[in-house]
Amino acid sequence: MSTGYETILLEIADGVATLTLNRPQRLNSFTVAMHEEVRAALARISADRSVRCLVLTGAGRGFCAGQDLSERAVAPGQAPRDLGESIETYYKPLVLALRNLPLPVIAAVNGVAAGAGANLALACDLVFAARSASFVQAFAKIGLVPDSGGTWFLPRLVGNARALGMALLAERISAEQAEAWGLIWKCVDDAELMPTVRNVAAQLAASPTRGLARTKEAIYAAWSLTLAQSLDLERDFQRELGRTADYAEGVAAFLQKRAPRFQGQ
Ligand code: T3D
Repeated sequence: MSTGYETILLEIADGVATLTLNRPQRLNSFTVAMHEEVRAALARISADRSVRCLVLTGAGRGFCAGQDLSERAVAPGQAPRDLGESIETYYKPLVLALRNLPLPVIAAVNGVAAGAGANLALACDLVFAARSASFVQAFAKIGLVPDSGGTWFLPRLVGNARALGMALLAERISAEQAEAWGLIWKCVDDAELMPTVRNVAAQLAASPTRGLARTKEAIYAAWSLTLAQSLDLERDFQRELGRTADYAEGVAAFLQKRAPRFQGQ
């Protein structure tokens, strides 16, 4: 476990990095200090070739309640804060950093995920949620639009009707409902959340990482490509991956009827 952080925990073991948002008394909502620590941790993970899967989770009873609103109180007569600058400096780079990591990223949603906290989870490649967890697009309650990718993720994941329902009504969506709608990958019993996520993370950390990185890249890119363009991208990635040691190992292991030993290269 890495020390030196005040608002997060970072553990790197057996190819899996686990980043835990750790301000449980404020449902792990984001302060500037937490943004800076998460950014530093993601840079460290990205530079560490031993890491082949990232798990993002929260301490205590919440996953993340988005922006810490106690940093946003406006005194009478005080000029309003430029929230665009906050998005540009913190939330946008955070979502893009998670999305662009060349390894699988799992959100283990242990409790309520609200505001930017909900959309941070949706920016991850696989979302597992505890049955007692919930997702709230809380922005409508404070006069903001869903940010951190909310307006982009929601219609793509669940369609306009549900995206607008979630965004305009800011109702809590249960983990079961989220799974049924295709908002997340899986809802599991509370006690099973971390054991399930650890098993999946271990599986992913032993997988051909470069192939998984290109797979997520191609699937995300497909949202803005034509079929012909996607076929071209698949061709280019297959050309690259066909030259990797992991591909050679995967084919050899299949033919020799043994388990593959992927190096992630
Ligand atoms: O500002 C910018 O930079 C622009 C970017 C914005 C991004 C955003 O995320 S905007 C949206 C901000 N988030 C919210 O609006 C969510 C606010 N929280 C809630 O609506 C509720 O707390 C929840 C639905 C998440 C959970 O409800 P519940 O009943 O389970 O818990 P609670 O009692 O409301 O919260 C527990 C404690 O956490 C409580 O403190 P207390 O009373 O025990 O001392 C509560 O004040 C605190 N807390 C929860 N969320 C936040 C928070 N404190 C600061 N900021 C929060 N976001």
